Amino acid sequence: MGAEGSSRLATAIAHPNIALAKYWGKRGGRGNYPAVPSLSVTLAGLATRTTVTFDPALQRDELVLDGLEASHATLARTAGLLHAVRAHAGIASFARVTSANDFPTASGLASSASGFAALALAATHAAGLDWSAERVSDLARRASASAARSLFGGFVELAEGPRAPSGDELLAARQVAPPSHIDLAVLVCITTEAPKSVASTIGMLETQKKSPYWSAWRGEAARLCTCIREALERRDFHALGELSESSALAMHACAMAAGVIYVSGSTLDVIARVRALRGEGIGAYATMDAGPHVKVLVQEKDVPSAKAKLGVLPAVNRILEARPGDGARICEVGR
Ligand code: 2P0
Repeated sequence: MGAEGSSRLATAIAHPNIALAKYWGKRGGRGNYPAVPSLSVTLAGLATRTTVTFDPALQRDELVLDGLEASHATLARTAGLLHAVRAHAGIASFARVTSANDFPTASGLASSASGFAALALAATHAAGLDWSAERVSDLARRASASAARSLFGGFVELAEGPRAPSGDELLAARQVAPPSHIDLAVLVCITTEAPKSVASTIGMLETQKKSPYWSAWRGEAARLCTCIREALERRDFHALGELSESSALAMHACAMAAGVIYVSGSTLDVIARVRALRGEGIGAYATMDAGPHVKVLVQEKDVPSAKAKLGVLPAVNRILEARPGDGARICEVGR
């Protein structure tokens, strides 16, 4: 069924996720397949809300992000996903996309993950496609691999891609445990309000091209992902935290050796304090993504003390509190 003749819209909500086992690196060729497996937690309380309207009156795809016309690069990535949806649905209309985050885009939380997850879900519904969550996750992955994980709630794994992908293989994320599976809170320690300097996609490609530790990271990433899944299965918070910190440090060490540096002096100050907290009997573990902010994993009982002790650091501007949450959902379909 197509959406020709009249406009048709859908609105979806998706939440950001934080990788405990990091994705960093891509298979070559078409389709944006990750070179390593990853495992993340989808966060409640922070959301992206996206409306897609296929409208025969439009001359091109349009994208408004947080009230502003999006950059050419972001629009191109969005249009790529919309083209795929149009091809599957057999429709020709361009689309108007409006998307808003209720968390600051410079918060170090991957807005591309929640953004492309919400876009994929809203676009397929607006086009009248009755797709499984797996198919929508695969579609989102093609735009941004971490977005594949935000389709699902709780703890979510995305396998590595095939060795030499043709581009046609379906690769979706899958839930490995529901949000309530383990006692976990995430304290997002924001170290700067400035946007990140190197986009993840570029940082990954640089790392693969130049890092002397690239093949070591590939092996370690797969090993850590398996260990993290096992720690999660046995609800071992401390093993989960230690392994997650190791994954982040290994990823950043590999990238840094290629000249791709996301951490700052503030990042290191927060990591040092997190490690000191462990000496004081608070189970706290650090993880960092493609930016200088530090996400601290703690148990619920330690949230007040960890927050108080991290909040006084000059390196920390402010702290957002997040907890495991649900996957993406449709909240409106109409004309
Ligand atoms: C992750 N990151 O697993 C890792 C850890 C950042 C550090 O996925 O090129 O926006 O669009 O597939 O998903 C951020 O990169 O990359 C990311 P693309 P994406 O969450």
